[in-house]
Amino acid sequence: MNLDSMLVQQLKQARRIAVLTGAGISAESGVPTFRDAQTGVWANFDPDELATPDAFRRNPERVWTWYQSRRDMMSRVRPNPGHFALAEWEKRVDAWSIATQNIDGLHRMAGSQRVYEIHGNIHRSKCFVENTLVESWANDGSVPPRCPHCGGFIRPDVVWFGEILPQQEMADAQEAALRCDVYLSIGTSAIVYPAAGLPIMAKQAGALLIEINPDETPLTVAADFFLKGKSGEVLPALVDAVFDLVPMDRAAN
Ligand code: BV8
Repeated sequence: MNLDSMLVQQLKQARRIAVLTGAGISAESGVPTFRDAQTGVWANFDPDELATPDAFRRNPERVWTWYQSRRDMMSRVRPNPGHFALAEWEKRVDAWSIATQNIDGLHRMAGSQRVYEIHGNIHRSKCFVENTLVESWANDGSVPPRCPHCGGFIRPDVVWFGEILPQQEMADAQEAALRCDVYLSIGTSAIVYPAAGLPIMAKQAGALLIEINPDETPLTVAADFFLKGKSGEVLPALVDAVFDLVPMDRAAN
């Protein structure tokens, strides 16, 4: 991969790096993205019908069943070289964090330590009424299952449209964006807010903004470097160049 030497030099100096990832970084693990026309999750499903609190109130069984099918799919996938490259990079800088819009848990599975799941995690469930995490429930055939504490419906612990993001995770992600030397926006269409505001916040605070995506996005015009390509290919090449590694030096993938 032909990397801009100026970029590599600047990344060699970078001590404080913050990252935003979207569905694109998990695409090579087999997780469908939301907006890629031919495979996008939303291409086949209407988010207003499946990813809002009102949708759940209107048809809890349908929403729960859809998320169960995604949860089953995501329990079978594994991190790809892009996830592993980020985990490797984290070991080699002073300050590092990933704010992820993904709910698949793959960053932590790849070994990343500081991960802010700003849209939640599909492998966790919570009570729709009390908004408290629920780890187990009676297997009484109720769909969705019922909260053992209050009897209300159980829902996935993800952020739906129209819902506020987890405040601590978002505050940490914003602080990282404001304090970093370099901000990487990877595999996101950069249209869902407030997550999409993080790279802009970093850029306005003086960070070098790098976008990694096969396609341009509304963020591309603001990026200092746009690395056109798949994150599973670009990220390992970038880490090798910045740290003068040969692939076998990187953690076995
Ligand atoms: C909020 C979790 C306010 C669940 C998701 C009306 C009413 C209320 C709010 C709004 C409204 N109108 C607009 C809003 C704001 C709204 C929003 O931004 N809407 C957009 C669509 C305009 N935001 C919200 O509603 C947020 N909440 O604003 O609350 C509020 C304030 C106070 C009090 C109360 C309320 C909540 C947003 C979170 C929604 N939840 N998901 C689930 O997953 O089911 S959003 C969903 O989209 C995912 O999280 C996903 O990550 C996110 C963004 O998508 P991407 O990750 O970027 O994925 P996408 O497919 O779009 O793009 C993939 C990219 O990867 C592409 O660019 C592709 O080229 C690239 N790619 C493909 N292959 C690769 C690759 N890149 C690299 N390598 C590859 N191999």
